[in-house]
Amino acid sequence: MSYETIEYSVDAGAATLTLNRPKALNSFNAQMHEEVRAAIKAAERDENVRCLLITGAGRGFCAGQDLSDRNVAPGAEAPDLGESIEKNYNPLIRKLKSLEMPVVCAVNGVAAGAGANLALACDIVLAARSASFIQAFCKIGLLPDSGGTWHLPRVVGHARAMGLAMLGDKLPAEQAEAWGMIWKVVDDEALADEAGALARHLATQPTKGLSLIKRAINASWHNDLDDQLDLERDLQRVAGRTDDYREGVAAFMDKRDPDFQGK
Ligand code: T3D
Repeated sequence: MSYETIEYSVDAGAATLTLNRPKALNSFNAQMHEEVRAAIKAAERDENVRCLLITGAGRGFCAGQDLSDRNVAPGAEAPDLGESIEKNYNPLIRKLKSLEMPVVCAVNGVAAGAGANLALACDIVLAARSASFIQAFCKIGLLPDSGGTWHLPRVVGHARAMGLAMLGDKLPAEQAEAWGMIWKVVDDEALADEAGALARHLATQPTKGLSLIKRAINASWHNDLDDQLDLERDLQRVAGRTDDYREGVAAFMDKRDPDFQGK
């Protein structure tokens, strides 16, 4: 498939999806939603792909919804934002959270609105030192969507979530790292290389095991300890039956590097 609003490529088991509407800071329009969906589906169906990396082209990562599609004339009917979220944003967030491979996000510049919350839905987030996160919704009378009201209080706590959501201030990447909102800040010029290397590394790891880690840690937010212990037992049973577990133990015993096949 050829794409106009994104770029998609695969290298050494790592698929890279680059949001590519730089003139509008890679904000989402209907076409970009469609192409992002198609690219993720392609990654999911390609058994050689074992990690997904999401980043943006140009100086921004993603400025959320393209507001030029929402600029209605006075008196005209309001757009149904619930429908837009149901059709586009929610399926995207659900897909990333359930994708059975690690999802790395390289936030190359400003991440605003749904763009900020898209990053928070990824498993490992790197950000350029000059990048920032803005819960811009309050500035236009909306509330954080795309999982923002779920992720924010969990990753930064209630007080900071409220401040970010109600003030819409720019949170610099270094502050986001200090608050535990993202994994790591990287110098701007090193971001693409470091994110690519991380994605290629993850693509050599026990993919099924990593997807079970993702499932367990995500489930922990709504489980009590008893439920979580049961879940760990059940998922470990699954992990213990993978070829990669067998290979990991054999490699340890042979004192060699494991050769995981993601199976
Ligand atoms: O509607 C639904 O379906 C419901 C779902 C909603 C999800 C949402 O994401 S709602 C929130 C939408 N996003 C925003 O409110 C953010 C709007 N953008 C900004 O606040 C600022 O652009 C930034 C803080 C992100 C960056 O500021 P700055 O000063 O670095 O850049 P800029 O000059 O504002 O933007 C550069 C260009 O990108 C500019 O175009 P121009 O003047 O050069 O032709 C600007 O209009 C364009 N741009 C930036 N964000 C958007 C956008 N164009 C359309 N939609 C945008 N969201």
